[in-house]
Amino acid sequence: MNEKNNSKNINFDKKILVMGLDNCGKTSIVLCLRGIQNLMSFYSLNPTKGINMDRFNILNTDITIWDYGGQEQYRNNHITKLQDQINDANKLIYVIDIQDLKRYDLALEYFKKIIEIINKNNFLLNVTIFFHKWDPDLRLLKKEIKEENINNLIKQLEIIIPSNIKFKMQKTSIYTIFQKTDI
Ligand SMILES: Nc1nc2c(ncn2[C@@H]2O[C@H](COP(=O)(O)OP(=O)(O)O)[C@@H](O)[C@H]2O)c(=O)[nH]1
Ligand SMILES: [Mg+2]
Repeated sequence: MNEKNNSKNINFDKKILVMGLDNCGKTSIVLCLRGIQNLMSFYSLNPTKGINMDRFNILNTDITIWDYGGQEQYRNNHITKLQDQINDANKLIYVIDIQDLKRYDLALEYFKKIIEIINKNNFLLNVTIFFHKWDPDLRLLKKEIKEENINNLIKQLEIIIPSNIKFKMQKTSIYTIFQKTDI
């Protein structure tokens, strides 16, 4: 083991899990966090198989990101193994594709399973929900996304999350260099 890997340094690492349904934008978000700005990288993404781990440095902190493939074939397996993977995580980013109205319920169902594991084990980690693909002019371009859909989604999320778990909700988009706005 070399110097860099001693336990002192490892204590400063942050582990972030990124979860959500397939195609909601998880891998694109990881690319944004890594500072990748070449748009072609976003167009050539294939669905993530299993879990993709990535380690990089942001503001002097080593970050390990676990990008969970969101396809149906992987989701049950992730839930079964999550307890052991989330226990030392610092943060969970749960991504919901705001443009995928038809799958809000499925996204909530998956999130509920994750929250149950966190709650049952009293894991202390930050939970942030990204309302992703909230592109500029979203409301103009996607008229079917109404205020009441979003409000209802927020309400459902608040019901799922017990009061002892700290959470945040943010609108995000890969356009306009990864916009983040508090809800
Ligand atoms: N409109 C829009 N599309 C996005 C955004 N983020 C990702 N995408 C697209 O959504 C698709 C799925 O993205 P990907 O990162 O592979 O999703 P993953 O399956 O959750 O990892 C790709 O075609 C991306 O270009 C966003 O903020 N807005
Ligand atoms: Mg992916």
